[in-house]
Amino acid sequence: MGVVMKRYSPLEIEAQWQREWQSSKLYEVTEEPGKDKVYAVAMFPYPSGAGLHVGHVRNYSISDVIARFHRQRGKNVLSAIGWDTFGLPAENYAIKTGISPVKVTKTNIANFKTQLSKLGMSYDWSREVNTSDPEYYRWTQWIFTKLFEHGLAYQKQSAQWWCPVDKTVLANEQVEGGKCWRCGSVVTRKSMKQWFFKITEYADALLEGIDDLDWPDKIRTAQRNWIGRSEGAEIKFAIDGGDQVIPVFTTRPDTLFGATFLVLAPEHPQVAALTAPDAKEAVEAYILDSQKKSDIERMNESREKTGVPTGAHAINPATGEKIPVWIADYVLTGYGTGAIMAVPAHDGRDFAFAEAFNLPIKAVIEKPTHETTEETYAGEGILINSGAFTGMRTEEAREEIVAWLQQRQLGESKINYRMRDWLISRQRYWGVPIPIVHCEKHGAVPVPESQLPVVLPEIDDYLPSDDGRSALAKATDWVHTTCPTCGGPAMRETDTMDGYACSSWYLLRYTDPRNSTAAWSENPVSYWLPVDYYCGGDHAVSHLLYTRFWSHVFNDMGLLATKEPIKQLVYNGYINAADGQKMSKSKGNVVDPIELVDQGYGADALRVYELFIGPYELDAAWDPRGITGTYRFLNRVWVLLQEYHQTAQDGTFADTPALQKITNKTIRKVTDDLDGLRFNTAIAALMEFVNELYKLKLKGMQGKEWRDALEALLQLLAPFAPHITEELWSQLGHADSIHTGHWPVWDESVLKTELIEVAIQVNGKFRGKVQVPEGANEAQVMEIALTHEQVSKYVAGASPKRTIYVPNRLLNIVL
Ligand code: ANZ
Repeated sequence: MGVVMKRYSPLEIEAQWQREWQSSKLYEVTEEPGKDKVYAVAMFPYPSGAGLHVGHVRNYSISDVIARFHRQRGKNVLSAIGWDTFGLPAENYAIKTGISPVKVTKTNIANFKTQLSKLGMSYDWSREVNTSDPEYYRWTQWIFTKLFEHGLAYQKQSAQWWCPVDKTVLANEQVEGGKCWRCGSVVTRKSMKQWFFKITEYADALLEGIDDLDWPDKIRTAQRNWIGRSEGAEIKFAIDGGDQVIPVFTTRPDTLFGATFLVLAPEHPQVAALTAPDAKEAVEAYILDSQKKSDIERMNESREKTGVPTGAHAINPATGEKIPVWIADYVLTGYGTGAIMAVPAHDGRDFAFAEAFNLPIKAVIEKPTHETTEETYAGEGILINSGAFTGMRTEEAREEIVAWLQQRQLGESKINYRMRDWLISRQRYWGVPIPIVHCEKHGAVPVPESQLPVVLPEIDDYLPSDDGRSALAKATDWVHTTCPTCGGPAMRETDTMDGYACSSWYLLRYTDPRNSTAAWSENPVSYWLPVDYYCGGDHAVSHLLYTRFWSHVFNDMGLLATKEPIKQLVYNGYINAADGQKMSKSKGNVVDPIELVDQGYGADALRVYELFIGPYELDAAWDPRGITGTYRFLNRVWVLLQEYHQTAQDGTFADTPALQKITNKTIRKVTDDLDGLRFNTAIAALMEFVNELYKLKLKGMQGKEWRDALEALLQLLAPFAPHITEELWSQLGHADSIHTGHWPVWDESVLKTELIEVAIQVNGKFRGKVQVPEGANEAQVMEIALTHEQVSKYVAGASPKRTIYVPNRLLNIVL
């Protein structure tokens, strides 16, 4: 109507709407009992100096689309962001430059915030948390003291993985292929007094909990394997000529008669005592040598077996035979009892060892006749050469032999876990101080709640000391304190907590972030928990397992109603460079998302591209032209709306049935796809919808029907492209935001009118045709088919063995 057509200028409208959303607090929420809630968040970032990368954007776009979809559907939606700020990079930077990690962290957070705000994420910013803020870590410390009170935090001298470059102890999860997860140096062993959380006490609970989680199978399996429960037995082997006893853990007590030697881990505490004088030199040399190897290396099945005899012999409790005792590094010290009974006839590793050192091999299970190739038979079967148990099946013999041993106090059934307690001590400055005071009289005393937080002191020299203690040890004023129990002189603990402690409870803190008298209170946390969608592409075991562990503990302490904190885990794939390689600074193939936004493509085009790139759960390769395509698509939407404003709008649309059909079809498709998290196909459907609208536009653009279609388009697109849709929605004259409470519903009757014919076969023979709604599923077609006279005659009440269904064409019922 004579108005000059506005151009699509993302930079202008995006900044404007971001300001508007912020000032109207559009995404801030409170608990509304009686209203359905959805809690959807992405794993919070470590704000590195490098800023956001495209992988972050994919992850945050996923959680934002989910949040916006449910918000538009009228749900009370919580989405928030925070900063996981403790850790090595900031500290190493401080060591290099002398700049305080507090300062660096502040700068990095500010940068991340600016960048994230440009992406139009619908966070409730009033809930922002920062794990290195004393107001936050005060409660991390409080949780530590609760665990301590309940016997779930304890100190123990132990050999730990030690990174000689970072000068810190590492958790098992932080050792990857025998190397430090951060700096890649080969790790060694070091014995120190360390703090642990007793996660092993929750092994069974954490294992059982996995069954009901709506999480990807690969993550559930990874957690099961990490916990690694094995059922078996512990069997005692007496050392010949003396009173030493070596217990071994085995999952196959049924093979006891075939145990022809024992193998101890080189670190086994009894090695020195049982080694014969003439074997001493060789044994000690071997022990030294094996210290240099990582567990991964040692467990490598294909590696040539190495080992040395101790000169000692043990008695096989079943046969009474004397069998030699060896040490070998394929037996690990941290697993089971650190000693095994070797059954070379039925265990591959033992077989290789026996072959290499010419040790006896004795079969005790009859090899099934079809098993001819394998040298060892590790399966089930019938026992041979097994005294009174000969002829018994292995499954039964397992129980019988353990019962027999138990009667003689030579063994008992035993469940073993691969998982160890969670080592949380870090000899580093930049972490949460462990709230413990060491008093000569009272030992380790937790700092009382009223004295929390134990604030990390400002220091000048961040370098850890070579004795393995953190730089905190040098802050003597801070270290010297008084005992909370007796007031006498005492020393503060100088270890800080593993960063995973901070991230194990932030999902609870989001629900009550400004609480200054408790970590959280019951109302908000029981309203929002569990998290409905937790989006991330990392930490398959560590963070997710620890978060589950703490929730189970809080639940047992009566602090939390839910055991499992995360209902659905949305585990996204990585974005790689165009050639499929990992993006990395050193390869120079990193794409800066904010640069793309600022170039003029805008956040909407970037978001749409990152979700259009492929199914979210798969890795994807970055296509530099991709964002041009999604920008063009959004521009087409823009132009379509501008053209509408420029035409006469009264009257009716010329081809209402066609318009309504495509509109309703798209609404159904996008709704279904978003429910199933199929973001890419939802976007494809929206692109198709726009193409159809461009074709239909040739028949005119007036009427309520046309406007309805355009509004539906904007509403469906809004979760993906929140700025352009908000702008166009407002240009249509709406005073409210498109993002609250607007989700279109489709009219099934419009879609149902479209009937098509499907051929029905019974046992491959054509028996008739039925009319069904287009796109009907198999069950619907079957139901209609059975009302067909000919079909029902041949089926005659029989239940089909299987069916073959070709949608919209054919159903074959096989009886
Ligand atoms: C005798 C035997 C006979 C075994 C047989 C297996 C097959 P999972 O399932 O992982 O629990 N084992 C025990 N402790 C070990 C250690 N510290 N280092 C290396 N290996 C160890 O495996 C348990 C089995 O792994 C145990 O059962 C033991 O070998 C070995 F036909 O004992 B078995």
